[in-house]
Amino acid sequence: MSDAATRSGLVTLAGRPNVGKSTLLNRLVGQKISITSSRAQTTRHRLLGIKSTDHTQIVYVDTPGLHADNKGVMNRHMNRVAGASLQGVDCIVLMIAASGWTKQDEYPLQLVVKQGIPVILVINKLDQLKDRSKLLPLMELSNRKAEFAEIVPVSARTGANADDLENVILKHLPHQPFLYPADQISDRGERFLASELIREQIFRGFQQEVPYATAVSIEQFKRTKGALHIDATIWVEKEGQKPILIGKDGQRLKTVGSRARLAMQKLFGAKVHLHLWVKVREGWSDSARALHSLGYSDET
Ligand SMILES: Nc1nc2c(ncn2[C@@H]2O[C@H](COP(=O)(O)OP(=O)(O)OP(=O)(O)O)[C@@H](O)[C@H]2O)c(=O)[nH]1
Ligand SMILES: [Mg+2]
Repeated sequence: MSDAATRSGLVTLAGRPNVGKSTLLNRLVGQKISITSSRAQTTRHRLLGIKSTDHTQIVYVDTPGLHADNKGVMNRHMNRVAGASLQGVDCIVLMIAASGWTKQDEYPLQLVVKQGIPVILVINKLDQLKDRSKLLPLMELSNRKAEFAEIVPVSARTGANADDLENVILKHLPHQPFLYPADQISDRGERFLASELIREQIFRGFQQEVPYATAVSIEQFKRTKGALHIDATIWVEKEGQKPILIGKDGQRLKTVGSRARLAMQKLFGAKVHLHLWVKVREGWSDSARALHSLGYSDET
């Protein structure tokens, strides 16, 4: 196929934490690749989701939420990863929620408009907008904030307008050969995805600081005939967080394990045997060395 016949390129999904970037990536790719939760700062890594058709390939870049708080090594890591992901791409999708611009949206907005590449504004969570007459004024206000290439309202949750968004994005991609093999859906391997699915259950199942004090590492990932055998360690920061995560008679950890196992079976299409351990690594989230060894290093 000649270069002119195919379109392909990179699109970064950017925005404040919790605005729906990972939900949108999964929706656009049509597969669950990135973990999501109702808690801010769920995504800690840069991750690609690749959508190919016969003639087009869109490489979506999911990023941690951009936030002005730069306290602590983990926050700085997340902002650095997200900020660096704005460079070297063909266009940026900046996301806000249909409830309107918030103070938290200003930091990502300023960073994104500085890049000098086309920015498509996505107004997400359209399903939550009860009064549709508020959409037009929100689009007008948005137009005054910056020069967006386009403004597209969507619902990542229901999929409303996702096809329109895809078409808008395609217009901003160059005519060039595919960047990745047509059957590849992510840049991340099964070990990474497995560890993320465990972390997702912790973000979904626990309150307050526990999710933020947690990291997951895969100790064993073995494929035998018909099954995957996965051993993982859940790291917490303090001794006191261990009993919270494990729960009475191990019940809470069991719930995390069985939900993560089901999600893995769905993603990997194989039976999964999952064993979890909880261990303490004092203050890991504020140590550059610990972050590095847990897989949070420069990913750009
Ligand atoms: N009602 C509704 N909820 C949505 C929509 N999109 C995402 N959500 C919810 O918003 C929450 C955050 O979604 P995520 O996709 O994890 O958000 P994110 O921007 O990736 O967040 P971080 O990774 O923390 O930066 C989850 O509870 C999602 O289910 C939507 O279109 N409508
Ligand atoms: Mg996310």
